[in-house]
Amino acid sequence: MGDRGSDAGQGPGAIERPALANETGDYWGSDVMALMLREIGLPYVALNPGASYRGLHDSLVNLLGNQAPQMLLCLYEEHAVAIAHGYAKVTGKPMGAIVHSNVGLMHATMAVFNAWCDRVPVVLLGATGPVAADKRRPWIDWIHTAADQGALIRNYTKWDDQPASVGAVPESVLRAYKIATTPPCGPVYVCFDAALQETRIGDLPPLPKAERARRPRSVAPDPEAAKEAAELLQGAKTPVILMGRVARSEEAWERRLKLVEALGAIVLTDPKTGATFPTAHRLQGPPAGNNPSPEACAVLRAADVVLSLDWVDLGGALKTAWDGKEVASKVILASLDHQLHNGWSMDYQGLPPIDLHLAVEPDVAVAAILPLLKPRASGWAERKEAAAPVGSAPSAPPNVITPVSLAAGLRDAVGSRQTCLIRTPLAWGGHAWETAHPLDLLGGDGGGGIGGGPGMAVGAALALRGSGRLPIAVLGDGDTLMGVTALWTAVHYRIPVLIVVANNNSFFNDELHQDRMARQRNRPVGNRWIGQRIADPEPDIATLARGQGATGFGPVRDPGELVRTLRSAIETVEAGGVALVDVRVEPGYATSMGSHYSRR
Ligand SMILES: Cc1ncc(C[n+]2csc(CCOP(=O)(O)OP(=O)(O)O)c2C)c(N)n1
Ligand SMILES: [Mg+2]
Repeated sequence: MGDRGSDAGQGPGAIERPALANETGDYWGSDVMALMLREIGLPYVALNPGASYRGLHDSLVNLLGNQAPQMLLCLYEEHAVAIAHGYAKVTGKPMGAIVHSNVGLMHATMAVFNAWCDRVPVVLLGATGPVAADKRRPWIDWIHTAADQGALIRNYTKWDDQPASVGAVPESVLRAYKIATTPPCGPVYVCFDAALQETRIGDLPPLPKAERARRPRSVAPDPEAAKEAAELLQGAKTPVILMGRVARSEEAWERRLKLVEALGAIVLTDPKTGATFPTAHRLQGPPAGNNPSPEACAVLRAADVVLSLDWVDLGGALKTAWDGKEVASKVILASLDHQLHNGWSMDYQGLPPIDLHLAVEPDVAVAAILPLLKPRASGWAERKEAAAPVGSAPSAPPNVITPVSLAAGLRDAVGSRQTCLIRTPLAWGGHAWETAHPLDLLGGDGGGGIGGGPGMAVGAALALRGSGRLPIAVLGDGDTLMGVTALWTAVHYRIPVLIVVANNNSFFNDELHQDRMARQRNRPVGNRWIGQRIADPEPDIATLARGQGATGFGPVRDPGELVRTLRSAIETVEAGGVALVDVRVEPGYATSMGSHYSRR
């Protein structure tokens, strides 16, 4: 075997694959670990290397031939997890991420939190120096051994384990897979003792099959509860459906559409959860945003029955709509999310008032309720058509690019292509991007952890590679600069992706917070930029992209140059490249409705 094969891409040029059957019966503990990762079907393991898992690394390369799973080398552990996160957002399936003992895991933590809050499956693998002290190398193995690494992330993972023998590894990996993929999904962590990895085991033990560790089948709601929900909805004059964390399949999309149309319900959608309902549909309501817009609140207040399909922060939305007063609407919730709530993170949000809780996956609830309904001609009798205004923006001078005109320019440059808008920046307006398919828009980062955008973009683009859909991520400059080295992985593995940076040279969201503080305290608002502006020098983000082998465009400041530049970037991506366009946007022209920027 050549000792310097290429690991780029998956083609036949990759490292030569050795025969799996090892005639000599000379296997190692980490061979069992690697074979189990293959058994659970992880297509990729995004990683940053470390001696704590050098045994596993060897098994992945020299036993499995770096295929199924294939390694994706990352320059930073946070990217490895963010890539797995982005991949799961498209496919609903987990890939692996492997991080070095304690220090690597420490780097990964924020991305794990994002994945947790976004309820996506990620199989995170790690290692510790030898648990048996007599096996530790001096110094480094002692630094890199911790008694309970899982404790670093236990509060925002579904499960973690550190198998204490090679024989315990298969069960641990199977359980990790099963738990990660059982809704509500989330990250899991398995830590492999370096000494176990490097134990010579001779013959391979018989290994269990993943097909007997599949997630449990979805359960249907109690028939009485489904009937009650159907009756409540059928009897409603002004039903509202909140599309939250729902499935991304076309089948589920169609079923939700049928439910909405059968009821004539108004739909609110949430940019955090991506495309869940066609924005152009006559029953689409106003954009909701992170804090529901006044228009969305008005719809909610007018609702006699609200059906929440696992809406993120239902309690907060109802509280805002009803201004803290008692919610008069009947509220039906379809969600399993309560199963994940713990005492550490308050990502469970405020406790909503619920009249009927169907403790099932939201799309399973839809499937159960739909056949019980009798279609009727119209829902909201007095409602006028087309209640889905595109967010309006304060008018900007013609010589600057604003988030709204960037969205328009991007739409123009994209034309009739099928796209997947992986991420939108904070200033993006509610319905600035029309969606008609579940993959048109993927939604937020879950945990509000800035820096995950580039990694998630690469992971989503990896999942979309070869699909014919153009992957586009519009990211803030702050988010991009924190995570920019994720682009190297995309370039190295030939993952086409378009990154558009809505660059306002600032952590602008927080300028607005300083603005608010200054006003409240009657202090100089003009100082709001201090400690926030990313200028003097302005980072040249296109050069940072170029420095990693991507094609960098910009900075684009002239509105007249925008569409032309975006078109060139799209050509680059369609030719298989990674393109980044640095677009200088004027802050302060976010749409008034549905923008992510906090209003308080
Ligand atoms: C890890 C992390 N650090 C800090 C923050 C606080 N924060 C929230 S939004 C934001 C600004 C992000 O800047 P950018 O991506 O450029 O978006 P902009 O607000 O400028 O549109 C910051 C710093 C955070 N959410 N996460
Ligand atoms: Mg910014």
